[in-house]
Amino acid sequence: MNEIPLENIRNFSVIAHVDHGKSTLSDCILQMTGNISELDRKRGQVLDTLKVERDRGITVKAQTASMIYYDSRNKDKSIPYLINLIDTPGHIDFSYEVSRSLASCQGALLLVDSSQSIQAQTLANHAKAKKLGLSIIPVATKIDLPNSQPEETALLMGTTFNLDPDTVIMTSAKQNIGIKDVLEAVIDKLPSPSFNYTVKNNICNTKTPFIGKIVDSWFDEHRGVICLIQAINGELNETERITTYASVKESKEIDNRNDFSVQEIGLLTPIPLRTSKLKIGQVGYVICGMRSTRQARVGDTIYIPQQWNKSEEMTPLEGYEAAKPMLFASVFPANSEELEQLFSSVDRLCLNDSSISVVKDQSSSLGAGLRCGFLGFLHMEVFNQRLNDEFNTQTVMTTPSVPYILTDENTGKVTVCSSVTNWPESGRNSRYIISEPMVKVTLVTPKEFYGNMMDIIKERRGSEVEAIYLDDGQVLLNSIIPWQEVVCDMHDEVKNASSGYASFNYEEAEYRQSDLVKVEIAVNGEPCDALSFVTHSSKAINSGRKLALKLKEVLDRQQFEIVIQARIGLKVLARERIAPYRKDVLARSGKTVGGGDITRKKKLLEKQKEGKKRAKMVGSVEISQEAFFSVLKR
Ligand SMILES: Nc1nc2c(ncn2[C@@H]2O[C@H](COP(=O)(O)OP(=O)(O)OP(=O)(O)O)[C@@H](O)[C@H]2O)c(=O)[nH]1
Ligand SMILES: [Mg+2]
Repeated sequence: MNEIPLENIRNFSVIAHVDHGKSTLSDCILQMTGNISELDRKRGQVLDTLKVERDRGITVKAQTASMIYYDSRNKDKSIPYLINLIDTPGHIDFSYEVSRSLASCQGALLLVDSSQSIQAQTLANHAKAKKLGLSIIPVATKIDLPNSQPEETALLMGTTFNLDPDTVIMTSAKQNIGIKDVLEAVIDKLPSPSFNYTVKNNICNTKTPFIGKIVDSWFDEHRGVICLIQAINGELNETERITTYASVKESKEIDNRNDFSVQEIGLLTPIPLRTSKLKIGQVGYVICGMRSTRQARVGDTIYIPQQWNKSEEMTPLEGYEAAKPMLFASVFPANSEELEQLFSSVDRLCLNDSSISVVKDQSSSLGAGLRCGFLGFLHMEVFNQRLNDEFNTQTVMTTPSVPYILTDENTGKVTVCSSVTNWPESGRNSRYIISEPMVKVTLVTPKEFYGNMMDIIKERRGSEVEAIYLDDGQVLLNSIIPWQEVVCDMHDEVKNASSGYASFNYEEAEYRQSDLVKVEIAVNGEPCDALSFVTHSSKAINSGRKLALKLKEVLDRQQFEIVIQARIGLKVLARERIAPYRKDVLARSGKTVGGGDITRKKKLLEKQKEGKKRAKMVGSVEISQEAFFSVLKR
């Protein structure tokens, strides 16, 4: 393996719309090269390793696998190639993973499900790969399905992406069709990686210092931090001492130890295969005893300090573009004593998902916690599930909020408000000009659902709608919609209103002034900022009523009365009441206690009333995470 020259290395990502068969095709390629067996595949999607991925049947993390493929087209001898494949997620909430993966590749397999045609994420991901100047290999998948239309798919890919339809490779990952053609196209059409890391004279004591880039990292209970590294220059061997650029810069803040002895190097096949060496162009895992997650940030540069006369003179590589959080929610430990555990779990999870942003938070109703920024609603749900699955951490999460911009009319001061808790007191509202973030939505739908889609766009305050008819009978709808109207449940509604056929993608647009209000939810008079939300004034009454009703459904009855209110300032929009249990203290084993003695009866009833009062005073209403999530999707 270490003898394979740079010219015989190929790096590519597999990109497509959700469910178009990326992970299945990737598994099929790995089976063809002998990395995994048919039995492995039968046990479930090999490259979807996380529990959340298997539970939901979607990929949420890009996953790298290296393989050796012997090209036997040359009759005299077969030539070995080292191929690195990155299976990427298709759902838009994880598009940051796609961007990052594409940034470390020279090519992309662009998949289109031949029974589904081109969808919104196909267009978006193709545009991303093009922008980076990658070579693209077009592939039609699932040609075994009875309703597949491979020829039509190839023609449409031809016109949409300006390529020769004859070059579209026909595949079925279920019946192992076309997989060899894909591998041969990877070898023929994709360039080998070329890096030109230059070292100035006399600042290094070797001609080819080792330089690597962290492309992914995660935490292992037993081995600490594991980094996946792409070697950009030179080579790295076990026992050498390495350091990361950011950890040196911040060493005073962390601890004094910032270089680490490499304990193990290997390739992910996807099972770790120890190779003890990482050479230029290869992508492999490195274990070096790092304990702090901050020492292994994705995008950071790894190097060997001893190779440099002065370590500070090492020129770092350009990191990845930072993800921009689009949705904020606070997370609290379900049990307030487990705050430290929550901090450490979130820290470790963020090592594996650099698109989450985190700051400390304090809520009046839920105590200390963390305010996190996500890329979308599914991203937030997956974060919560991963905390639970992988770190055994139970949490309570608040209603998510998008970031608003508030401009003080008097002073002109601009603040960003991404938490309902910080929303300015009503009454003083008039002093602020409020703007909300908009997104440019691209929706692809079959003609017959055009009307339904227009209704959805209108209902969600969409504007500037433009329709473009595609060759295959689909319509592409462009519009500008407030992000708040898109983020929580537009995806579900688009799917429901189109029998699953329509899809959409969005990109950030500008902020626009809007008439927004905070609807406060109070439970037994206590405002609960975790359930309160911001909405357009035209929707406040309706949304307030709906939420109060929903809470009535999901909250458990208690020994005492629960009153739920939705209000704007002092104005109550909706009020719902959950009656208490009336435990019949007079009945014991079916018999009435106390007989006809009225004073004894009274005494018992009084005692019960006491109990109720106490519960009302001391008992707070328990709101489970399920209750929270069920009200989130309004
Ligand atoms: N009949 C048939 N079904 C396939 C084929 N490839 C994938 N599927 C099915 O299509 C569904 C989606 O496949 P995945 O490979 O998970 O799709 P994906 O693109 O990785 O999905 P995300 O990662 O969530 O975007 C699964 O139910 C697969 O079994 C194929 O070649 N033929
Ligand atoms: Mg997948």
